[in-house]
Amino acid sequence: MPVLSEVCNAPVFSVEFSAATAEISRANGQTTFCLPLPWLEGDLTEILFRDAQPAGEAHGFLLYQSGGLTIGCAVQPVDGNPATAARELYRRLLRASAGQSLYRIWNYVPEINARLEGIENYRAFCAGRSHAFEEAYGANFKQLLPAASAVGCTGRHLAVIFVAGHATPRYVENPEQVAAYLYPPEHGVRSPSFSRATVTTDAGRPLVFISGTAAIKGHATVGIGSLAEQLECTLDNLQILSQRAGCGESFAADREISRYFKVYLRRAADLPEVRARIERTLVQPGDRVIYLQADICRAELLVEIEATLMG
Ligand code: 3EB
Repeated sequence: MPVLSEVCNAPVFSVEFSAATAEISRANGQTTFCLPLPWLEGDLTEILFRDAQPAGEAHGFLLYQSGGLTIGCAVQPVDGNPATAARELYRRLLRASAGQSLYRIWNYVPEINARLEGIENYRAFCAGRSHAFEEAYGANFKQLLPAASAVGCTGRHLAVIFVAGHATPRYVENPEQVAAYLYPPEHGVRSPSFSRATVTTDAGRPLVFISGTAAIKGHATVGIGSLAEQLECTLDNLQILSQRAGCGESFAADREISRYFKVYLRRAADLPEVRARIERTLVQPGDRVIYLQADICRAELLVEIEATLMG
């Protein structure tokens, strides 16, 4: 029997990796969102909103409240075309978050680089997601897209987590990267639906979500075949985004702020090199960092890094 203090301190909503399949497990008033991508190093559990409390369900999403934020999570089976599954999941997500602004979405896409009838699963996912956004938000939907990440996982379910709130956030772009929602059709029939970062506040506290960031300049992949070059390009993009988000060159490292990073590696064997490099300039003691093995949305990308900053 756990003692009462342990029960009370345990977070109501957390995310775990290395699961066999994407699933939402609920026990003793706690929800664990279990994701099938291998954990490599760092925190075993991702807890971004330690004070989150249950806030019911809507459109198949389990909802949680943390201050003025709404956190929602759901899975969607993919039987057949991932575009159809993505469209359905995003229809539900956009209904569950209606009336609020989206701040951040984490997407986990099964077999993201595999192809079905010649179309890469990521591109099919992008098509379904984009149609759902256009349907819900109208022709100007590209101005309302939140920070996001989309990485691969195993299994047969799309899994998403969103964070939304009632403030009107500032969506940030990187002047050295074409906005993903304006990528030309050579990257897929419908462009990816996300902005590079979201800057907002909750209950007076600053909140910055930096999207999954990789070695892309303009809309081209940089450093194909070179982990070191991809890392430098990714860190450069992150630095630009930190500046643009009002966090200085190094993610508010000098301020009283909680910093969370996730690092996705296509090849687990790259962990030592990546870790050594990012610990040199990006990560500092006290930061929460999780390293995961994941396929990334372009087959030639080897690494992707995201950041969340909370005052
Ligand atoms: C990129 O910059 C790399 O489709 O939601 C990063 C963050 C990437 C989010 C998404 C994709 C997504 O295009 C990939």
